[in-house]
Amino acid sequence: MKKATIFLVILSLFTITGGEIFGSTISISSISADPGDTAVMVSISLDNSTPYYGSEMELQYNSSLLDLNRIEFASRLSSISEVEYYEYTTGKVSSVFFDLTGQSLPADTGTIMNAYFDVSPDAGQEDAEISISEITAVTDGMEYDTVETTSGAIRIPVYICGDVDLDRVVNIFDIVYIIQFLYLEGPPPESIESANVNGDATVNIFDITYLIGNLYLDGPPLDCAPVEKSYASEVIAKIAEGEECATIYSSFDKDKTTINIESPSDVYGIEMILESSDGSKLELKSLKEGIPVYYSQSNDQIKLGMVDINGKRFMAKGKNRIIEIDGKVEVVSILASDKNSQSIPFKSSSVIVPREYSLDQNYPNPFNPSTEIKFALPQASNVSLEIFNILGRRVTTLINDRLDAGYHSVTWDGINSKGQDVATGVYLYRLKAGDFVKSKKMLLLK
Ligand SMILES: [Ca+2]
Ligand SMILES: [Ca+2]
Repeated sequence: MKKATIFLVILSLFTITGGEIFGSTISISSISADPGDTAVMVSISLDNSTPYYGSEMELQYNSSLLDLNRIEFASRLSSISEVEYYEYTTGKVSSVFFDLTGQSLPADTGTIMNAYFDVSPDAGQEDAEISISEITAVTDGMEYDTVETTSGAIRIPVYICGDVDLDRVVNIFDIVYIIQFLYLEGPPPESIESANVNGDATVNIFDITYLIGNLYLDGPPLDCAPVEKSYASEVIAKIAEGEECATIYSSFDKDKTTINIESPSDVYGIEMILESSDGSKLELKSLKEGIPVYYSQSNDQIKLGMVDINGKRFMAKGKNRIIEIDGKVEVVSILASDKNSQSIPFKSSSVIVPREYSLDQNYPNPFNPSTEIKFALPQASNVSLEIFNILGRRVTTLINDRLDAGYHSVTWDGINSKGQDVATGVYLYRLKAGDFVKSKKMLLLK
């Protein structure tokens, strides 16, 4: 005779007054699992506000998505002599507990059993609900308790981490999919989380290098997480105190912009947003053999990624010319990944290339004994910076060189070209850069 039947036979020996509500509840936990996972645990907990003589409950689950692996009763029931479960039809399992020695289950809250399910490998984006379809609960006063039940579920997300194209295999096609999405106006993944393989909150170049590392370079396991941002280069990497920084600079020469990077470590991937000053369609070319540049342009903005999808080729630490562009662009943001998909810090000011030539007022002014002169070059230029006295005679030449685009500064310590201290008075400094010429006055006060 089945124990449930014994239980019910025993019950029939008593006169049971039914329907009393003691405010008891039973609830089933929810958990996420992947298709093909085995022994996924769901907890069933009981909050009985009165002691129970025994109970029989029927658990119902979606048998097209789940198979029951086993049920384990929790330690709350360890003092109860009869605990049993049996499946009498697919998708339904009955569990029963009662005690022949008259021991009852004290009023308490906690897990009474854990049900383990195997998830079908063919399960898709669907929640497999697990609910209590029937419950008989008998108090030790031999009354039926009315129990409120809360269903649980095994939630099966649509994706496998890293399987961006949903073919259930994580491979090179998934890397290509993310590159297409981020830089080539490809469609977003159906589950954007599947592309966020490094477990932060953004899909960007680090997910590409992380996935490459996982597939080909013994990198750490994939670890998908919810996504807050899903576009390229949202932030310029910030520098932390004392960190070794990379710098990025572009130089403009003969209708071409060259983007250069100087990095303290090897660079395995770069993502950038560039702005073209006139919105014209620009052609980009990688200067690193074997490391392609992927890009798309909308209006003035170009989104680009540069990475070897085999993970073999990288931009060695030190100075590298990396991209050449037919036209003039400004780097507005950048992210760079090292071998371990960690962000290489940049000096945030280094990404800004000035739009036009300028010569600043020296500082301090008046000065003694030295002063700093700053100027800006929108493109690489032959530069001279000379100092004249009030009579127009040249005192010294501070710079006579070809300089990269960017912000520059030079210090004058009041010494002439013969190495002598100059006298108190007004001096002129003149910047010539390309066709740009500008002079300003300064005062040396001793
Ligand atoms: Ca795939
Ligand atoms: Ca990420």
